[in-house]
Formats: sequence, structure tokens, C-alpha cells
Amino acid sequence: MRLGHHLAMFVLLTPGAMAVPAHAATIQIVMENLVVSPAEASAKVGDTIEWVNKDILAHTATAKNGDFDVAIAPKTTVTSVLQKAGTVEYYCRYHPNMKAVLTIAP
Ligand SMILES: [Cu+2]
Repeated sequence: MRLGHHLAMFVLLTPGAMAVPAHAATIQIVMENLVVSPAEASAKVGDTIEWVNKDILAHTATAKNGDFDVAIAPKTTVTSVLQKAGTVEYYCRYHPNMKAVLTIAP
């Protein structure tokens, strides 16, 4: 009970506080009509990427260097937290023309 009380106070005293640390951001990357947008995005380790697939086809965000491989079913949104810094080129395994770059700062 004590812990719950303290957490509640923290939320009340911190306007706009979310469940994530203040320095972490959420970046939305949209896949629509077989295009990834934005094609170049910047983020930091610890940030959350919200992969939004607006198509009726399944897509993936597959890093060329193997750092991540996210499957996004049609008309769904998948979130993943960035674990590793680097400039990562990624593509869709089903539609290799869908390409983009994510620059992840440490
Ligand atoms: Cu695809």
C-alpha cells in the first residue's frame, strides 16, 4: 500500500509524466502504400518506435545488420524499444523496395 501511495503521489506531482522515463521518446514510423515514412528517422537508445502498418499487407522492419526484425501485421501497430546505437538500414522482407534508415544515438 505504501508503495502504491508513493507512485500515485509521483504521478500527481509530475504533470505530463508517462510510464516511460522523461528522456525517452516515441517515434512513429508509418508504412502505407508500400512506402516507409519517414524514410530517414533519428532516435536514441531507449526510445520506442511505433511501427504503424496502414496497408492490408503484412510488412517487416528488418535491419540489414540484424539489430532488429519486427513483423507488423496488416492494419496493426507494433512497438519496439531501441536497444543498440547505430545507423541501421532496414527493409521489408516481403517488399524489398520498402527501405529506410534509422539513426540511433547512444
Ligand atoms: Cu512489406
